[in-house]
Amino acid sequence: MSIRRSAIAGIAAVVLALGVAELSAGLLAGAPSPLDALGQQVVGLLPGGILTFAIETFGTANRAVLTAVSVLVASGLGAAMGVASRDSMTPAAIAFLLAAGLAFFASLSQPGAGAASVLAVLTSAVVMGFGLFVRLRSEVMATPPAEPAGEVTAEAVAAGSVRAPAAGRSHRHGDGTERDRGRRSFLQMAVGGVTIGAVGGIVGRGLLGGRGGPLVDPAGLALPAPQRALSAVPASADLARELPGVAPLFTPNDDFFRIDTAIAVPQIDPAGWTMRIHGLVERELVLDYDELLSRPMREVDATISCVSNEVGGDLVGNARWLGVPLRDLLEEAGPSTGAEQVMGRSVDGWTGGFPLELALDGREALVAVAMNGEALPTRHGFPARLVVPGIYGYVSATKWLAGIELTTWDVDGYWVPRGWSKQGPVKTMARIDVPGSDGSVDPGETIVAGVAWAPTRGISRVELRVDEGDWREAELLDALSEDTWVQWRLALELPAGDHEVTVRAIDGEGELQPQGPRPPAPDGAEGWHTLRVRAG
Ligand SMILES: Nc1nc2c(c(=O)[nH]1)N[C@H]1C(S)=C(S)[C@@H](COP(=O)(O)O)O[C@H]1N2
Ligand SMILES: [Mo]
Repeated sequence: MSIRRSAIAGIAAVVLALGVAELSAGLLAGAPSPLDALGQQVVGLLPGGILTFAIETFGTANRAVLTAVSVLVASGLGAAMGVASRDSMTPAAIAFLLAAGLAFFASLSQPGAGAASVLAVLTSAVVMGFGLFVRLRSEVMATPPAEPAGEVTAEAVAAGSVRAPAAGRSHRHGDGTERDRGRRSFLQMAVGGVTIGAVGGIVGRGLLGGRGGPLVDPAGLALPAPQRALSAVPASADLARELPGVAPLFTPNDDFFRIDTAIAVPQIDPAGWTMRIHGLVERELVLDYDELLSRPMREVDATISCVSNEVGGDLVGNARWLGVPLRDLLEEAGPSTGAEQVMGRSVDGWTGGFPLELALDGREALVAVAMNGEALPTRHGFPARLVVPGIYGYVSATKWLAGIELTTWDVDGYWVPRGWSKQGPVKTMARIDVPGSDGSVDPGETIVAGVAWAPTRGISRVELRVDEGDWREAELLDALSEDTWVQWRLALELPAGDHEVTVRAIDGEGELQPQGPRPPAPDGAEGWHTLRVRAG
């Protein structure tokens, strides 16, 4: 069997297996995508720096990029398997079983996976993939070698050791037609396998992505009312109305930044969901969705930010959150002596932890079920997530909450062993939104505007400077609360030419925003946002 055709046979078999796996996972309830499940395991093993880089670089295209890389890697392995199996089927059989075994355990570690469904998915994939490989291999074996091994005699044909050449076609070699036909049927089968695999994979992933099943559309859920509703914010209070380009006071859910390690967003059926408050507590609490919704609810306006947000970056957003005060739940469960840390646990295994004091010091931490008047969108943690004002998302904002565990301080959340700081208070930050980053304006008076935030401390003052000029105080719009960003603006006189406009904030405690500059790792970027503006 030629090296090339062995490799092709291996690739075709692997692509078919992958496609069948994704398709059957898409069709069967309780079966996560094996590709996503394996990818998720790889993600968990990546060094923190590489993972952070990938999340920041590919953002929400993460899954597509990982899929493309996985298919390429799997094809490479398939080629190697094909070549290694030229003399014996054993390497291919071992490779298929090994891959299926890994995919089995990876799939079972995904939320909502059922062993029977996973087994069915992997069995169909192995049967189809390995089956194709066996067929392709026998096709090659049955094809006469390139040089005539001997004459095609009537006796040989009759004895079945050689196939009779097709009538009516002449070739240079006596067995040419036979060889061509063998090649053609090999190629047809290989191309057919790859095509079915590709189509199956695309359809399957479409089904997996749009899985309706028993799930509820979060947007259609009725929400409980808060005990004390916050007042509606009139549109006139939002600077974004006057000055498009400034971040709106409330970030629309569809525009809200998304950061997480989930390859496939966990799809949770609220009917079967519970969350547990456990660990170092006097009384373990288990709440289902209805029980959570029946608790006294609170509305909190809060800005949350990712620790990876660069100076001037947009990994930050503000929302009106609705949820159960974390403090109420923790007090009901009763922290035991020795409880030092609140560790949020997600259904996808992700964890984020912060000091217990922060849940009890009066800040409005929530087990949130809604944002901006709608049940949490799936991407943002449906059915429930944590929101803790004043600390970065990676140590607090657990989405797709499975539980809250009280632990000692020595337990580390997901990102801590991956190189990020154990504690993550949000640093004071100001950002220029207008003019935009192309920064071209007419000479003369120009409105510069943006947002500034220092959750739990609030913003007392925002200052701007043109080039090396004096600092001037910007006008602050009304703040929703100390936990949210505040919009600001200032009219600046910009003579024709190139300028640098710099902004800095002073928090509610009178503390000046650190000048930095420092990069996001390990505990949040520092720096005064500077925009180059060309007037003229
Ligand atoms: N389950 C889970 N929750 C998570 C994360 C995650 O990777 N998995 N990432 C955290 C980080 S780093 C941030 S910044 C916030 C972002 O929340 P958002 O995507 O709703 O904006 O979610 C936090 N909660
Ligand atoms: Mo983050």
